[in-house]
Amino acid sequence: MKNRKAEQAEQHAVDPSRRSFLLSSAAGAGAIVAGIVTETKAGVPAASIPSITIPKEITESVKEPAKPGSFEGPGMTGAEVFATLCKEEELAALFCCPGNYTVINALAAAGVPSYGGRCEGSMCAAADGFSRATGEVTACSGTEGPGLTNMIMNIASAAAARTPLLVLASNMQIAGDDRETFIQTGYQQPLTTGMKKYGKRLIAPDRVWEYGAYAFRNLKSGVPSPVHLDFPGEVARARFNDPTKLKDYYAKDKYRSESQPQPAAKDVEKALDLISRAERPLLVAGQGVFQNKAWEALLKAAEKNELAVVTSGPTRGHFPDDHRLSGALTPDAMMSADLVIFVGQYCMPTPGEYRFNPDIKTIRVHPVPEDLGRNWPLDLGIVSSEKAFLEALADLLPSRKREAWVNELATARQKYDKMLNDQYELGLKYSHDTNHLHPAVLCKEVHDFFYKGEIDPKQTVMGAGGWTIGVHAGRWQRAYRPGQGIVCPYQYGAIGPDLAMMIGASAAVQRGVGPQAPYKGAPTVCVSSDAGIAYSLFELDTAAKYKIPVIGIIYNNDSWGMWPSAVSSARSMHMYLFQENLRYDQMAQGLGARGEYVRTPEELREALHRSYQAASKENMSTLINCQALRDFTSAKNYPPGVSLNPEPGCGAVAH
Ligand SMILES: Cc1ncc(C[n+]2csc(CCOP(=O)(O)OP(=O)(O)O)c2C)c(N)n1
Repeated sequence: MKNRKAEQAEQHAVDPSRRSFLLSSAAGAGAIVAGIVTETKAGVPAASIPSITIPKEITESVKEPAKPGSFEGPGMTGAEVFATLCKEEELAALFCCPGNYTVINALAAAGVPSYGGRCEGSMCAAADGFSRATGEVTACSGTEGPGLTNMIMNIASAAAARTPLLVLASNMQIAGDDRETFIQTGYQQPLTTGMKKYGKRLIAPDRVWEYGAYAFRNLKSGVPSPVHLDFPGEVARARFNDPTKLKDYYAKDKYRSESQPQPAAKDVEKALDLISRAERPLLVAGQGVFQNKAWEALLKAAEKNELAVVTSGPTRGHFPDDHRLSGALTPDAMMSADLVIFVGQYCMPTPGEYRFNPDIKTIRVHPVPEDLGRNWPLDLGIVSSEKAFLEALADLLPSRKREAWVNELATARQKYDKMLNDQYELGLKYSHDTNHLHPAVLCKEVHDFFYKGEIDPKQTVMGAGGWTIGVHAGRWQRAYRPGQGIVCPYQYGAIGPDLAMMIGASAAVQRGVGPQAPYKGAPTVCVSSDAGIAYSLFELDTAAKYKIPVIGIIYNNDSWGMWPSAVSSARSMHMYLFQENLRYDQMAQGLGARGEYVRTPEELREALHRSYQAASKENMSTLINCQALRDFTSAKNYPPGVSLNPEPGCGAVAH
């Protein structure tokens, strides 16, 4: 007869449900598990420890129908007026922590999909992630003072990524200004200077609609970036029975325009001429191409004239990595491109940051004129929406074959693939020698599981961050369709937002918003680091409560990966190191998610399988703790150590 432990193990193998998982982990030492009768030291039965459960108040309130405000009866609050505008503008989601109560309650009531989490900074990253996966406007919100200041790192990250993010916060009462009345008053707008496109402390209640219009004009036109509004109580709680009491109260077709800049005919002509004279043209498709939903025109133009394409920005996949014209995995071919066409590259590199020939000819297409010529000298600057320009190219470019260029791309791709596989083989040797997971091995296993196995390679949205693990994960992350890849540290380089950002992206997949529609409800993946997970681990509670299935894969090397900078500084090393063998998997269990602990490629493969089953069948999130060695970062002990990826292309983070 099988013993109880063996029975549980077997049940777990075939049914990785929450229940069987909890049972089997209870059988392990030290599990923080619920619903199991324990014994006190004296042998007296203790009361059973209750299970982690989602209370019915959560499930029921999520299902409540929308109940927007009305001018009838007691009228609308200022917050409800603002929420009505946000709903009309199709604000895609709100992520918040309690605070700014009147506004968040009004947004939820108006029918904006709303999520409440554990930390304002993480909720800000989640809103950013939802937008990165869809291109839509999202919002985050927190209380005055502490809530807003907690968001700062991730507002700055969203600004670097040009995310259309609406940052909301309450701000006590105008009546208390300059008096430090009660608590939490803060001068918010100066705090977000340099991180926003537009911001306003709303002080006139009758202008709440007007400023909502300001917000969406900025979020939905030109180059987006965060918009920050702070609401004193006098505005949020004002009452309106009569719409004529609101300034500029008219519908969105009157307060903003959907019209997009079209390229001038003479500029298109010049572009066609430069392209016709180029032998090896390369189009860099930035986030503007994604946000402007111009991927079909891009594919058509590229295929018609055999332009190579490399995507850039915080989202990947608006040109497929596996296309024969993709330059995503061909760093060696970049140097021989003789013409670059930047389209929607919102955050421009300086010439040395991209590995192009210094004599390369350059066209840049941008929706607003102010940025043309900044950082990078141009042969032709064109003011146009990305879509209008790419449609013009698709229409007007002649059909042309560029055999030599396409062959060069193929050779460069083979060379890059070989380099990746060599790194993997070496990593495998290191893994076997040490019985710890090398980052190249971890990333190759994840790659094979999600792109080379039974799962549709186009399905899984993946994001990655961290230092050692982040650069390896970038090399192995693929995107075969729009919105499939999220570059969590894009441009700002923050360690920490990754898991929260991917929970936001996952919420977008769960709802099937925009390009995620065909993959509605699929699990998503976040590869991150031990330093990084400390910033957003608690959002596993948020993922669990909304049944958002994320598989977090954490490279645990017991350190901030920058520890080599302490090697020659005797009194510094302690500042870079953590306790060894911390159990992030157990912490995840304590938050109502699954936890897995792995040290070998085989264990990782099995854990991925179980985690995927639990995510796809039961919407359960898992954190896989991959135990590594901090020395894998060192080029001296484990060559080649860690180095940044070439830009532009797969694994680029700066531009
Ligand atoms: C919030 C934040 N703090 C500090 C840094 C500076 N920094 C860049 S990489 C790095 C090491 C990060 O360690 P970890 O994410 O654990 O990377 P890994 O273990 O994969 O090397 C640090 C401290 C940063 N970019 N962001």
